[in-house]
Amino acid sequence: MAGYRVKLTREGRVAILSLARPDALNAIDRAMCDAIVSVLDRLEEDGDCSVLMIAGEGRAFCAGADLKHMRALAGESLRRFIERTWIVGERIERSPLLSIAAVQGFALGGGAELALACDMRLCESTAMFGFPEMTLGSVPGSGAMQRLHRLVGPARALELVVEGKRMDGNRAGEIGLVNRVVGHGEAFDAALAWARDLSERPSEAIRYAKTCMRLPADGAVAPMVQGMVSSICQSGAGYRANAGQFLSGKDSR
Ligand code: DAK
Repeated sequence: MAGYRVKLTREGRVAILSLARPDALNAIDRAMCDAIVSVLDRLEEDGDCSVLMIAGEGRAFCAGADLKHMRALAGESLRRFIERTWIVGERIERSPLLSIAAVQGFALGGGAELALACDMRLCESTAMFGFPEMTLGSVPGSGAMQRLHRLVGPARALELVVEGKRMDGNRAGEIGLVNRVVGHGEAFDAALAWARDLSERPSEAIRYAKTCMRLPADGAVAPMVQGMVSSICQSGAGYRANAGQFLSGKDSR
């Protein structure tokens, strides 16, 4: 299901969005941006999935922005394309769905930025991450400058961007760029097992957790919103049943 640039399959409450341009190592062009956004629209409208897994078909997660497509753009058309890549990242980040990038092979430039827009990342030890933009004479423009430092700290983020060197999946795990590292050929199955497990959590609580994580800790807003969120979650039947079970176990001791 979905457009010619991506495929969408569902496994229970897990949606699997596969970048489906393996001949171009899943390079991102305008059509792929539009396809991802329309999948998100549909999933959010349906509301029957709580976890989104993003994977790449073939031997790459994604080799970045489609350099052939970008070569034909300039001025306003280039700006519109870059804005579209931003919208993709923001839609993933703000989505009520919990997102997991399953990275195998290359995740370069815009491909690494796509993985960064996901809530969590799992990769193979042999995956290859990198931000080559500066070696091409530019800077990452689709969210890495804003997201990378939150994961690896500002000094290391700047080093990765300025040096533009590639790193393998093991190194990405060591510096906190990814949550989990698995063996070669294992990313898809491992990410799916993880996604299935997480999809059993209540989807409203997942949505609140994502939102609360983005609240600034200072000021009065965070404690107030947290209080409201906890009170909504804890008034639900699921929470009351689980907490009741725990407490009756204590009482019977
Ligand atoms: N775009 C288009 N096609 C690509 C591609 C890409 N990024 N990467 C690979 N392909 C295509 C190749 O052209 C080739 O197609 P055919 O020639 O067979 O038709 C096919 O995928 C297989 O690639 P290779 O033959 O090159 O495969 P190799 O194993 O030899 O090499 C590689 C794999 C990943 C090392 C190599 O393909 C490569 O270096 N690719 C380019 C990686 C890259 O530099 N990506 C772009 C990163 S920069 C901006 C905002 C955002 C961006 C830029 C500006 N502004 C705010 C201004 C985003 C920038 C980026 O993403």
